[in-house]
Amino acid sequence: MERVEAEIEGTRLVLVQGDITRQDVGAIVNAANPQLTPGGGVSGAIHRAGGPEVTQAAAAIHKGRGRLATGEAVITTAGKLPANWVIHTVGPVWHGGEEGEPELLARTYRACLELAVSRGIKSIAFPSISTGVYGYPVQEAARVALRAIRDFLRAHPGELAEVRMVLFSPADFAAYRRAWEELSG
Ligand code: AR6
Repeated sequence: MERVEAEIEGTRLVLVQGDITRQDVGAIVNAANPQLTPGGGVSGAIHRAGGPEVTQAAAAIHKGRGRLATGEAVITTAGKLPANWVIHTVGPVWHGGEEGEPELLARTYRACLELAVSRGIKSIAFPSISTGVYGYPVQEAARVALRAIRDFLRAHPGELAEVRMVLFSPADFAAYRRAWEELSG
């Protein structure tokens, strides 16, 4: 399986092609909808693999606080998943790039990283947020995501052991690898 590894201020950054529901990390991130219902895409897969415990916990949060705004993040049990926690977040819908999408996407990654650090979680795996149903072009999303992660890790040296980007398709993996080469080269 293709893989890229780098080190940023004491944290390992990993890009890997794979399935996020199989990742054995402290927390996996779910690209959720504002209602926190299972939906399709990676969210449907996470709810299916985690089981009713995850869906019920997400529903309870929605009942308590209402819709999740773009760029916010909440945390639930991971049910039957190998990870310990699921961090649910809502990325921006792509409207052409002139409606603050890059800043919203960066905020989405930061919110998840901040939540993980505040809970003492040491490793976190992200899917490619917003690049499926929400239509964000993957090459642009990869640049924003990796810059947001790098900047966060520089500001929080050594707080996380690993940040993993889990890309579902070879094309997505290639886009993230290219973005990382541009950013780090
Ligand atoms: N592991 C890793 N990545 C995956 C997996 C998986 N098992 N399955 C899909 N992906 P999307 P969004 C990739 O559409 O664009 C939902 O219905 C997928 O190939 O899941 O943020 C929610 O309920 C793509 O690259 O998320 C929302 O309504 C990436 O995950 C909406 O979709 C994100 O695609 C959110 O849209």
